[in-house]
Order: sequence, then structure tokens, then C-alpha cells
Amino acid sequence: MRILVLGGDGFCGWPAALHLSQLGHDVDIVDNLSRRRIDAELGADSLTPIRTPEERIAAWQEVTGKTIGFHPTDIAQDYDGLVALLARTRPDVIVHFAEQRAAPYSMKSPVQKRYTIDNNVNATHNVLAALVETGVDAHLVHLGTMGVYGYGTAGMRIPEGYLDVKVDGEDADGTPTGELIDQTILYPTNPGSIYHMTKVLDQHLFAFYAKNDKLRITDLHQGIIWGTNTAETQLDERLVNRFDYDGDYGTVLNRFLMQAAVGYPLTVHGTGGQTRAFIHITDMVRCIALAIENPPAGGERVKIINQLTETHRVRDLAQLICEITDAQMELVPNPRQESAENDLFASNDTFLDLGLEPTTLSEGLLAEVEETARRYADRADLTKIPASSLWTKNQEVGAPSRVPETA
Ligand code: NAD
Ligand code: USQ
Repeated sequence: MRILVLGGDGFCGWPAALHLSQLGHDVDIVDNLSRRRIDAELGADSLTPIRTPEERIAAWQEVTGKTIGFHPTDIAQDYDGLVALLARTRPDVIVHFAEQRAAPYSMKSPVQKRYTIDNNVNATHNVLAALVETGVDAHLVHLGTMGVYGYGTAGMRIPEGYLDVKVDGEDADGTPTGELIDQTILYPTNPGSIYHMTKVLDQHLFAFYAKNDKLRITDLHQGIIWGTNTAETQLDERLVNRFDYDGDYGTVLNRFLMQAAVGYPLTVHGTGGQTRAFIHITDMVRCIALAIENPPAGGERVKIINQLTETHRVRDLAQLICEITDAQMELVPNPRQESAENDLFASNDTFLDLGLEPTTLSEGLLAEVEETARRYADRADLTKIPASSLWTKNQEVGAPSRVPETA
């Protein structure tokens, strides 16, 4: 199949593009390199030494003989360029990773709030409008987030996108009819950041275009990715994936692994009672391939799949890492507004039924510390670790009391 990977230079997009190319698909990457520019803006960098898109793609060709195209289009701002690209390449599948994905960055200041809304909502809407304008019948696979459901305790197993409800029937003047009416609605959303809000807005755009234009759309509600490399990115040093550890882009488990490797106290926010969904990066690329192999038929509602393999409480993760390394952890002020403690039970039946065999934390954690975090520890800038984006003005930076000066 001909596949466009939007955001294919990023943490998820790069290994996904390589995996799809390895499977024999004809892959093109579209990426405006905004993520690399944000690193420069923040003075941060990937722990792993990532190469330019051109060097990466040349290395892939040298190692495997397979070619990947690269288009530096900004899909949020250059709508005409996107239309021309779709008309020229006429993809069978578009995998859409191209959004600003850090919750802390999206809460930094009005500049980043507005950028995140503008970039993410326009990127998604431009893809949908361009598909309709060009008449390209591609299956759109979008990377959404488990965070659309919110992180309160639901008191039930969160379904895959839709909730079946019964409502009391009423006639036109509001008099109960005594009937119970069955309805299926999108699971009520409760985003915890401006970034998560953009994924909620995406959901509604998808529902409209699936209904109005019969577009075929799969929305993957993905949990937090951990790990760095996949079978494909390990084929050559020049294919290495990015590894974010800074206070804005580093996600919790990868941050803890890196912190353990450099002897920095693990930064557990608040009580560490937050329960979140996780999935290893090798399972993520497998899920993308499975979603592509199992498209919705035209005219169906958006297919929503929860993409997670495990749920864990943050302090339990920190404890586990302290047990397998000699790391220490510290409860630091939580710079976010979130429930101090929550339970999370979520259905992930679709991918398991399609044959996903999860990589578990117990298998992969130690290898990740040794193969990535310790290997590149000398590239770490410890001043970039504290989480300094605050959800409200009266919160405190998530910095521990005692920190080493260098790695
Ligand atoms: P990333 O920032 O590493 O990659 C996103 C890529 O998209 C970057 O290379 C960036 O340059 C590109 N991009 C952004 N806006 C663009 C635009 N307007 N035009 C063209 N390219 C643009 O993020 P990631 O971790 O790879 O996440 C990819 C997707 O997966 C995101 O949508 C994110 O919300 C979702 N997701 C990520 C995680 C995670 O743990 N990393 C978890 C759940 C969902
Ligand atoms: N946390 C800590 N210490 C840290 C960093 C984070 O305790 O040093 C806590 C946070 O307070 C939060 C939890 O860990 O309670 C998760 O934070 P995170 O930064 O790992 O994840 P999040 O902000 O939710 O965002 C990440 C990705 C985002 C994706 C989301 C999936 O950046 O793109 O959508 O995970 S989910 O969490 O399922 O919504």
C-alpha cells in the first residue's frame, strides 16, 4: 500500500514509518520539523543522537535497500501544499502523528496554548478537508490519546470510544413517556491540558467527516509510550529514535529510566497516586500495522481503539525502578492540576483480539535502562529535568530538593 506518515520524523512516527516500510509498504514521510525547532526553543535535545531526516532515510536505504520519501510540508499552515501532495501521491492510507504532543508544553504560556490549538486542530482539519477536496479514498489512522477520557476514577471499565446509555423518553412538552431510549454516545471527555483538549476537538471533527463525507477513519486512543527503539531502528546507529527526558516533552516512565541512569532522584509528582495507561514502542508500531490491516468500511462511524497494554500508578513505577537499579525517588510538588489518586480500568480488547502480544514492563525495563539511558547518559543536561510548566500560577516547579550537578 502507498502510505503517508504525517509527523514521520517524530518519536512515534519515525519507528512506525520504518516498520511499515519493512513490511513492504511504499512509505512517504511528511514533517515540518517543528519538534526539532521546539527542542532548540527549549534548549533541550534528545538523549539519543538523532540524525537529520535526510541522513536517516539514506541510512535506511543503505541498510535495507528500501526507499522512503520525505516532504517538509507544514500540514497546519500549507493547505495548498497538502492538497497538491495528496493529489500527486494518492495514498491508500494516511497515518497522522503530526501534532504538538506535550501536555506541559501546551500549558506553558498563552503563546504555547495558542500554538497547540492552532497547529493541532488545523493539521487535523486540513487533512480531512484535503481528503474530501482531492477525492482520495484513503483510510485515515490518527493517533489520539487515552487522556480524552480524563483521569478521574470512572467506576467502570472505560470502553473503546463509545458509551451505550439509556435515557428516559419524554414527549415534546417534557412529559415522561415511560420508555427507556437506547443511545450510543462518544464517551464523555474530560481533558486535563490544552494538548489533550485538541484531541477532544479532533474526535468531533472525525465524527463529522465520517458522517458527512463517509471518510474512513480510525482514531487510536493511545496511552503513554515507553522505550526507545524497535527492531528497525536498531538496525543501524544512524536510525536511532529520539528519547525525550526534559520537563516538557519527557514522559514519565522514560524520564524515570533516564533519571535512574544518571543518579537523579526520580521526580514523582505529588503523591504519585496518578494511574496511567502504558504501551511499549514496539507494540505501538505493531498496532499501527494492525489498524491499517483492519480499516472500517466506508459509511461506518469512526472506529475508536484503545491502544494500551498495561496501567500503573506512577509511584509504583518509581518503586519498581528503584528496586531494579539503585535509584532513589522523591515526591516533588505537582506542577499540574490533576487528581492526586485515580483508578483506571480501560478496555483494550480490539488489539488483543487482532493478535497483539504485549511487551510487558517486567520484560523490558532493565534492558531499556542499560541499552539506552545508561549508554547515552553523558549527553544528559540535568538542568532540563525539572518540570517547569505550571498549570496555574500558584503551583510549584516539580524539582527535587537534592540533585547531582552532572551526570
Ligand atoms: P513528536 O512530537 O515526537 O512527533 C510529532 C511529529 O509531528 C514531529 O516530528 C513534528 O515535527 C511533526 N509535526 C507537528 N506539527 C506538524 C505540522 N503542522 N506539519 C507537519 N509536521 C508536524 O510526538 P510523538 O511522541 O511521536 O507523538 C505522535 C502522536 O502520537 C501525537 O499526535 C501524540 O499526540 C500521539 N501520542 C503520543 C504518545 C507518547 O507517549 N509519545 C502517547 C499517546 C499519543
Ligand atoms: N509525572 C510524574 N513525574 C514526572 C513526569 C510526569 O509524576 O517526572 C506524572 C504526571 O504528573 C502525570 C503522569 O506522570 O500524572 C503522566 O505524565 P506524562 O508526561 O508521562 O504523560 P502525559 O502528560 O499524559 O502525556 C503523554 C504524551 C501525550 C499522550 C499521553 C497519553 O506526552 O502525547 O497523549 O501521554 S495519556 O497519558 O494516556 O493521555
